[in-house]
Amino acid sequence: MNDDSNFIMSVESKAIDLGFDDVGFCKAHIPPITRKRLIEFIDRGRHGEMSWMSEKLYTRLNPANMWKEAKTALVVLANYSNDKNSLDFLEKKNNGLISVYAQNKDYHKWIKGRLKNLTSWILSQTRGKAKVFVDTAPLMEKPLAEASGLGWVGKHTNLISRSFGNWTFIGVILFDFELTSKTKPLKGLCGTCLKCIDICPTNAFPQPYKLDARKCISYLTIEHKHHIPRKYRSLMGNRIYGCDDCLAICPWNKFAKLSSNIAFKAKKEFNNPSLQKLSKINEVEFKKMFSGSPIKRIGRNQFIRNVLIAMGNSSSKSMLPCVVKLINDDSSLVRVAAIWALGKLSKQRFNIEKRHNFNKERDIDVKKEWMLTYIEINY
Ligand code: B12
Ligand code: SF4
Ligand code: SF4
Repeated sequence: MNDDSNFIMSVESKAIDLGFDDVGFCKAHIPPITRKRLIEFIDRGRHGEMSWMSEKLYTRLNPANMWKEAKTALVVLANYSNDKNSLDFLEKKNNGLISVYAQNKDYHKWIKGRLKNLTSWILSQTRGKAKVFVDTAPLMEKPLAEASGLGWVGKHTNLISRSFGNWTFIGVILFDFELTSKTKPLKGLCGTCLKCIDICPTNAFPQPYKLDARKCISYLTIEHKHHIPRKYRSLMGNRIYGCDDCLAICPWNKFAKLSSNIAFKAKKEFNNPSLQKLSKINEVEFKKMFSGSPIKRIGRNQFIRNVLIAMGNSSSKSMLPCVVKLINDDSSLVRVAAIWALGKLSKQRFNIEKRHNFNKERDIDVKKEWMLTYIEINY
């Protein structure tokens, strides 16, 4: 391909026409130092229960390991910045905090559809093959976005764009032909700032630029399918799906342009919903309420588990009737969280309910929860 710069300019304007906010190109290649860091992350077990990361480690290390013809990566950013600061809602303890990225439609679908359009258009202008990716494939998207000049990976391990701050999704198209772009990667601009590291409620950063996913509330509320480890429950506050603290505190957000994308505009009912109302939803209602939303993926039981942890952290006695109801839920995931929440809200009511329910409980984890909470609040 000779006239790369004209072609690149036309691709860029097509991407913007389709609704993306920024676009760049780089070689489909992950530098050895970055690969080494991914191996270290897995070796230390920092991926927790995300076994899809360790199982596909080799594939994830370099795009060519997934598709050996991959030569060029086109990387797009979709801006989802809104006008609310999630940190302002942490004190509204009777309401749940849903991460900004999940307050409307599932971004995967929106991005993938448009990436496919862009791919068809590109392949109609030139010969070649292509594959599209958003989030779920074993591909390291942040380093590709960085190499494409779209921003830098900050100390909180997310890409920061000079135009959109922290609030961007990344999408990638790999091509089997080479394109030479003049764009240079941006140098990291975190400087001496440590705001993201300091604000993290669970101390999930062992060092700047390194995250232990097992401690991250985003991981605990979304990826962790079992009982939430006791030591993190109080620290979760009212965050019921994902966490934005380290992103929201970043000073680079002051340059963020608000997203005009209607698909990412927060739905009113997902903006600080009442915990009591959420705790009452059954399987059918859950599916209906979160149809088309990324939240649907975690299922009703895991969602109610998160809601109950937030109820326990609310210090609000008005939550008690809803919490007590869930002590006999069919799901042991829900029962454990309900017992913990009850212990946090009322010692007296906890002791009454334990007398009624402990002996009939068959699940070993739930029995253990009764005992541990009993000891914790009585001694
Ligand atoms: C696994 C995963 C998670 C895990 C682990 C997060 C993580 N930091 O890795 C969990 C569940 C915790 C998670 C949470 C979130 N995620 Co996530 N996640 C991913 C996924 C699928 C893979 C990321 C990965 O490879 N991690 C492995 C480790 C090794 O990578 P790393 O932490 O990024 O480590 C790198 C750097 O830190 C750097 N590094 C390490 N040491 C050093 C030292 C120095 C000196 C330097 C300079 C650099 C450096 O090198 C490492 C290798 O590149 C990507 C999608 C994808 N396919 O890439 C989305 C992705 C990263 N997630 C995304 C989002 C939006 C989130 C959340 C904001 C959602 C939320 N609000 O709850 C949070 C943010 C939490 C956080 N602080 O990172 C977006 C980020 C977009 C962006 N602008 O960066 C992505 C790209 C999805 C997408 N397509 O848009 N996520
Ligand atoms: S998303 Fe929340 S819990 Fe996870 S690293 Fe950032 S501040 Fe910490
Ligand atoms: S809060 Fe500070 S250290 Fe963290 S990513 Fe933003 S600029 Fe970098």
